[in-house]
Amino acid sequence: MTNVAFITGATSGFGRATARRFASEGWALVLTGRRLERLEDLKAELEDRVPVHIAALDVRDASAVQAVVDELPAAFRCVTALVNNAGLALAPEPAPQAALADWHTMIDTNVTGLVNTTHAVLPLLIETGTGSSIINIGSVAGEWPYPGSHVYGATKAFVKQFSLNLRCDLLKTGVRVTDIAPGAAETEFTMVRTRGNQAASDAIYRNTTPLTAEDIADQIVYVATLPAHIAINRLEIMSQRQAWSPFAVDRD
Ligand code: NDP
Ligand code: 8X3
Repeated sequence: MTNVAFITGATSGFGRATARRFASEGWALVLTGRRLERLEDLKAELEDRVPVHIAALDVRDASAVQAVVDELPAAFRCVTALVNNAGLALAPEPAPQAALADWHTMIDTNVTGLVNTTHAVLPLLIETGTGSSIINIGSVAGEWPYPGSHVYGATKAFVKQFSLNLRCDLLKTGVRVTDIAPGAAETEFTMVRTRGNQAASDAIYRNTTPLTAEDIADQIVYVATLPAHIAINRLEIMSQRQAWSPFAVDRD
């Protein structure tokens, strides 16, 4: 039976690189994201090699997510890996200056969207059973605090704990759950975070060596293709050139 990967946020960054990487392993693909043109381009690129089904989808809309899952063609229903990747950071400024709407957008996407997709796809994963995986894209921001992370980091802490809790409830199903927690990686993420400020986005990656989308795609496919009895609960990955700072101390 062909393996099937269901990927959210496949139009850019980690999601798109993961689609390409799964295609090179011969997996069939369900590719979702809001930008239909990009999905069509990716389908055109990959469909010579593997079956590809695309669906324009905003993960914040629970009934739209359910409809995409309900309407999956038969050949794509035996989902082997759900990659909950769609997400974003907004409002890089400190909490007092952050807009409430940005906080809501992060919670709606990174928490509610991930929950919507998990709930809708879970019956298919359970049907597939042993060897199937839910791979949630968390972040180092879900583990480590830093200025300007406020709600973004908190959404990723949710992803971490939800992943661990799912492991408990899915123990008897054969479905594995992994929280992959990357550090800074060069994708369109920072253009979104800086609201399209190219200079500010470039500054984040200048004169260092960030992770790439392909680095994370490799880890996602590695986790999904491990022998069925191996469950990686959490995988935190940073560039060797990223680490922590000392505690901040307020002084008079
Ligand atoms: P990109 O901005 O390149 O990709 C984000 C993807 O999420 C896009 O495909 C976008 O598609 C999709 N997306 C955003 N909002 C929605 C929505 N409401 N519904 C459906 N899809 C949505 O960033 P990355 O690839 O870097 O980010 C992927 C994940 O990795 C995110 O969860 C992010 O938080 C996480 N992450 C990123 C890190 C980094 O440094 N880059 C580090 C750690 C974690 P579209 O706009 O077409 O809907
Ligand atoms: C984003 C990674 O290092 O910018 O999830 O917090 S970092």
